[in-house]
Amino acid sequence: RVKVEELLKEIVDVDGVAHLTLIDPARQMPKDAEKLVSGAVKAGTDGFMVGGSTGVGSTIIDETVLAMRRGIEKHHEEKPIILFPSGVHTLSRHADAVFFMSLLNSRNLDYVIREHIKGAPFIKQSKIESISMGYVIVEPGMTVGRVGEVELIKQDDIETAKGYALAAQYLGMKFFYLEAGSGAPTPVPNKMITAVKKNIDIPLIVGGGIRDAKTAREKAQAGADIIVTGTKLEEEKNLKQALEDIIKAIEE
Ligand code: 1GP
Repeated sequence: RVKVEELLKEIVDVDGVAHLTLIDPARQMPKDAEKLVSGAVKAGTDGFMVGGSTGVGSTIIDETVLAMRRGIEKHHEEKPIILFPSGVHTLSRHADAVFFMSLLNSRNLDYVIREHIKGAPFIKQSKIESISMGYVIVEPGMTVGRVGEVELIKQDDIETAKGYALAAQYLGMKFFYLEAGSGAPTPVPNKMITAVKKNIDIPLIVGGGIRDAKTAREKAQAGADIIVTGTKLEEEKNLKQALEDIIKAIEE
């Protein structure tokens, strides 16, 4: 079962760049998540990630995923819902896939491998697709940097970023994610994106602090294959309009 993985790679091949919308179940009630998802589908997003750094119960995760599904189906569309877990308690059998991700620059082994050992049997049992991903946090790191006990990659430390990316590829990971942290005032630098992209063959995901079309275009042109934006965009202006602008910009 490699359906979602293949779909993402196909979108990148055909469109050049894919866009994923991140829903944090801690930020809103499930019925509001449904509205956000519906707006993002209309805006043309390619799929959804669900997760966040602050803990909520598994019931909220399940209800949020089910609400997201309703928000997608309303438009008779098929957009994948991919878990973006911070630990074993944020898994849901209602998702299509899970980014089976290791926080490679964490000092806490729980986020590198131990939570995975606890979560793996659940993934096998629930039959959701598992997509291996290397995840690293770049300055400023924000909440995920703090909660994840991360040894942050400095914004100008391109060699370290390249090393992590290549190590992820050699470990057999299918995607590599450069994260500046949700709400980051400065996203992952363009130079770092370009250097990392040139050095690896697996798709490069970039997120954290990308909140307007100009920045999104820059990151795509620098070499990001998949751009992730959260829904704090909603505070900037109308979420659907903001997303439409971003998606249009990265597809140009
Ligand atoms: C967080 O990179 C994502 O994991 C999204 O960040 O909320 O800043 O868009 P934003």
